[in-house]
Amino acid sequence: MDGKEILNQHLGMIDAEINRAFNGHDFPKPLYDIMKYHLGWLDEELKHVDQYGGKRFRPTLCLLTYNAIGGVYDKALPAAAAIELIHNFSLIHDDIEDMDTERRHKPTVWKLWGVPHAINVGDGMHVMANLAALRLNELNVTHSKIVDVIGILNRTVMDLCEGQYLDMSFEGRTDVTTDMYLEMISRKTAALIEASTFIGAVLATNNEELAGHFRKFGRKIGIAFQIVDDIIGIWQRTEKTGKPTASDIRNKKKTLPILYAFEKASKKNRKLLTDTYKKDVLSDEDVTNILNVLEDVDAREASQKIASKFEREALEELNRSRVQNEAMDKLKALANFLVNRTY
Ligand code: GRG
Repeated sequence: MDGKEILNQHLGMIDAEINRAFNGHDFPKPLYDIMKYHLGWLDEELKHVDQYGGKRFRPTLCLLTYNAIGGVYDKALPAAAAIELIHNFSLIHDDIEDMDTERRHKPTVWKLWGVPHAINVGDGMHVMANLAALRLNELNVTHSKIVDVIGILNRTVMDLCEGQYLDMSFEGRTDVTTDMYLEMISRKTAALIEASTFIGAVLATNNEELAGHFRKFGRKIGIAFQIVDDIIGIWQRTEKTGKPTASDIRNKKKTLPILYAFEKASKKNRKLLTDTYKKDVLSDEDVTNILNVLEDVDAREASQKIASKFEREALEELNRSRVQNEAMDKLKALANFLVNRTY
């Protein structure tokens, strides 16, 4: 079974559980409907629609980890729903902070309903995540485990804030190193992926060493995932021209390939990069020049190599757990999908 099929297999049960979290929350209706718009269940007019709402890979990792250790799914579902709600609340806020007008090929929440509503909708979704996790109580999960899960979720949101702070503080700086970048993405992106596998493991076992392997697997695959995202952000080709979209270059994002180029470029090219990144708006010529510098230092191959190293280490952690079953095979296939995806 390939990664996409594995995601499709879990999507229905994840969305049903997220939907369950909305039970009893229906006034004022538009507040919850805007959340449902963001999740892909309603259209811009807040009418029912079935459209792409994201990959849902974090909750799938949580369920598969629980499944690999515990043999069944049932008791991880509320936590999996909580993780996806946290991911989506952070995206709503991220879109406001970046003033991004599109996500998942449709207008962002702030673009349609304005920034004040978007902040409120995002905050509401954050609270919904904790409420969703509390349904673990109905499934007779011990209170001590529920406290563990809520603790991991909330510490992870703090990691997201720290990562986001670091990311924003890198803007306008030209002295950011690849090590500083890895520290930043560990928090901004990998922390929630780590939480996904860790929570699945914590719910399934009291064996801390075993849970530790799944936790580290999540962290490492999370770092690889973000690096692949960086590669896509520069070299994904447009359908029309077949040329790299270079969207992260146009937005002057300090992603791994760019930082690598700052470190490895010749003196002349480093000056070109520094001067170009000082500009407010980049022209097409600036973008082409930067793409040429990236090619000159093999930034794409170097970034891919770093992602592959983290993927390898992630899989080693899974092997160290010594668990072998169908769910483990699916976890490995999903990891492979995450680092070889093109979207
Ligand atoms: C405001 C309290 C507070 C916290 C939020 C905005 C923020 C702090 C953190 C941002 C974290 C962020 C948006 C990280 C980006 C991670 C990333 C690559 C997201 C894309 O994930 P996919 O590919 O998206 O899983 P889909 O669309 O598939 O769900």
